Amino acid sequence: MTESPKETDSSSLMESILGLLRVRVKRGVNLAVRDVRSSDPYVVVKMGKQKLKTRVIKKDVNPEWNEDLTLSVTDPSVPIKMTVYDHDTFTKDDKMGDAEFDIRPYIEALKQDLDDMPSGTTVPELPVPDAFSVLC
Ligand SMILES: [Ca+2]
Repeated sequence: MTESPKETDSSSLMESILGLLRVRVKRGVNLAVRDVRSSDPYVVVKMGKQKLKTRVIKKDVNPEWNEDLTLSVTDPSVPIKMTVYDHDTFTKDDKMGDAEFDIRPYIEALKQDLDDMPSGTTVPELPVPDAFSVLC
């Protein structure tokens, strides 16, 4: 008796992964104050259904996260959304700013330069809007 393998959501997702994208969240500069004098910022990176977070940095509007978040790229046309929140212990976290960017130009650049690009090469820093001020 033969059984055909079951199509599950996770296996079909695995098959459609084009590659892994590592987003380095470096730091924020002059972020919005959401508490009395400061904020406790962290960054949420979303792409489609994936959602990743950096750690919270307490009482600092110029935080340095230097964290790498790895996303699985299944569809290059899905933009990456980044949102900075102020962590609050007793109330809902306040939003401090957000940004959205398209990864297609970077994927195209990688494809074109793939032949003469040594491994470990990183693409240029992404142009994140000034209002957001998180460099990645
Ligand atoms: Ca807070």
